[in-house]
Amino acid sequence: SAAAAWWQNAVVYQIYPRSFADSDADGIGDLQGIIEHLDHLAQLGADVLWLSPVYPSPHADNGYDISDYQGIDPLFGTLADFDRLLAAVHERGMKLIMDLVVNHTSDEHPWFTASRDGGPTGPKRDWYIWRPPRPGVEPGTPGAEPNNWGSFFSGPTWTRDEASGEYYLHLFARKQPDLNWENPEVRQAVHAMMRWWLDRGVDGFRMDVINLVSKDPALPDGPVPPGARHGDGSASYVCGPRIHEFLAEMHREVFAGYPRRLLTVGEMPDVTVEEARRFTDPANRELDMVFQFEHVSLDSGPGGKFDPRPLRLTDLKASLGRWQTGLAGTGWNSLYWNNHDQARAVSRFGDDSPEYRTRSAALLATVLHLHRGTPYVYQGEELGMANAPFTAIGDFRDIESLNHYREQVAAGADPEQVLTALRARSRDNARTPMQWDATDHGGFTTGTPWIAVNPDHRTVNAKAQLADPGSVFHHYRRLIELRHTEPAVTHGDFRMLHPDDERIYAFTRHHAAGGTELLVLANVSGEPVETTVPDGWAGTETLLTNVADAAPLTSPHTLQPWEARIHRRA
Ligand code: ISL
Repeated sequence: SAAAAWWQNAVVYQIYPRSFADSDADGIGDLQGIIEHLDHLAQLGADVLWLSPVYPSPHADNGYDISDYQGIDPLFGTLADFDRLLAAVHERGMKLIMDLVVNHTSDEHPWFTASRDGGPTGPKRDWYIWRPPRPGVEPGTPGAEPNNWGSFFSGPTWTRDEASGEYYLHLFARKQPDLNWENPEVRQAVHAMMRWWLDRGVDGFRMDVINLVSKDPALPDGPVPPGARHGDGSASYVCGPRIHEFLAEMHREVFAGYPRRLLTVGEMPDVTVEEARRFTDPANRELDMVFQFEHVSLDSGPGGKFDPRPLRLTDLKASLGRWQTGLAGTGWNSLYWNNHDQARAVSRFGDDSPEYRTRSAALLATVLHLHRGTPYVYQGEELGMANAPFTAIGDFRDIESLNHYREQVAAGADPEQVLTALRARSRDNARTPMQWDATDHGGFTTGTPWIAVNPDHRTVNAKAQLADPGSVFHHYRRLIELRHTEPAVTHGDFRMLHPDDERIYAFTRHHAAGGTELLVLANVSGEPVETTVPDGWAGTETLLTNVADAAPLTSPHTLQPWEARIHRRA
């Protein structure tokens, strides 16, 4: 097998720049704010910073709608600020990866305006996906779209250009037209842009919805799920016909040209274990790892993410366990509970009440970080930041939430019920500003924040947690330190225990080469639970726990509410 890559025992910290730290009082985070807080990442022990998009953008989707791939939005700073940030990251021995958003651009990108304004025969027309209206339906009326697909952000995936009468495809918002990856000029332009950033010194890319870039050019109608307004086109674009070819080509044209080892991680909605193994098998030279979505979909009903239901621990273990087994030996997992698109883990999978907030946040971290793969920490997760107390629709900012609300209410839904779902699942839960201290606006800004700071910043903030050895922050720091010092965390084989237990999450990590084995035991409930302990583990060394008074391990053993512990034996 290939030599271990540096990112196998690394931990990645994600920054959503808009909500991290505002240095110029405009209420929006910026690059200088990040520079001023880099020591926070260093104190945590993070190895890599993943920066969500900072490129020029109309911000219809907070920067995931890019109008210039080779610049910095003035909201965030300048290219000179970016170079200073990159140097400051490297000075601390960390690496920096950029967000690569190339399934779509902004409709204000010059590529798109040229494609649109040049008309059907223009030289850049084929850089995007244009189609005439459906024959036999009055153009511009509902149903005249070239196919029946629904967008990720509500409504059809097609918008009509009045001048030519044709429609362009957008899997996301109408201000996010999809690039046509069938056109080799598009791919070459993307590769050139990637080389430009790598030549500037960045250490890799997180690739936005990269498994959606290859579409079946026939763009056939999709099945309409019961109760849905639009067809589901995913069979035509999730891991589409040429996706492996495109990623292997990108590897050849871009990554293979750099002697230093980069980090590439593909965000892949609906990817299967089998596909993920193929993407991440080093022999295929495609990607280092992927973000899969199975474990963050288990608590959704048939209506999708805004149809929340309780998570069954047995489902979570079956899913994560299958990914552990499925990528063992060949591929590599990305491990995450949180990012800028997900509700806060402590509120969603733990217990954010004052009694169990710290303990359940630390339990979730323990379980995740001890799986085999590279863990990702999303800003504020290391503080146990919780969902926001949104009251009215005016408190929300995210295009996905606002479109969903408008669509549902227009269709006759009860606004209060729609709000209840948004409170549980809106991406804005992840986007409230970082809580640095107990002062007004949490030390995020001295101006007016673009979205309200969670009022719990008076007690939950970085300053208080750095001073408290029992804090969520210090638990994350110890977990990261353990990964850096104990090879079994990175390399050990994973074996799930008690798969049918509704409250206990338990597994071992056996590292034959190091002669060590780890045992992780976690009580994912607010009640004490007695559990059996495998032979030979009673009395072994406790490496880390989230309770102050952890008793020596017995067999059987009673775990306190939300208790998690890691044991080691030789
Ligand atoms: O958040 C989601 C579920 O509600 C996903 O559908 C999400 O849109 C999907 O995971 C893709 O996310 C990425 O691409 C989007 C952008 O809005 C997200 O922020 C980004 O992470 C379009 O660029």
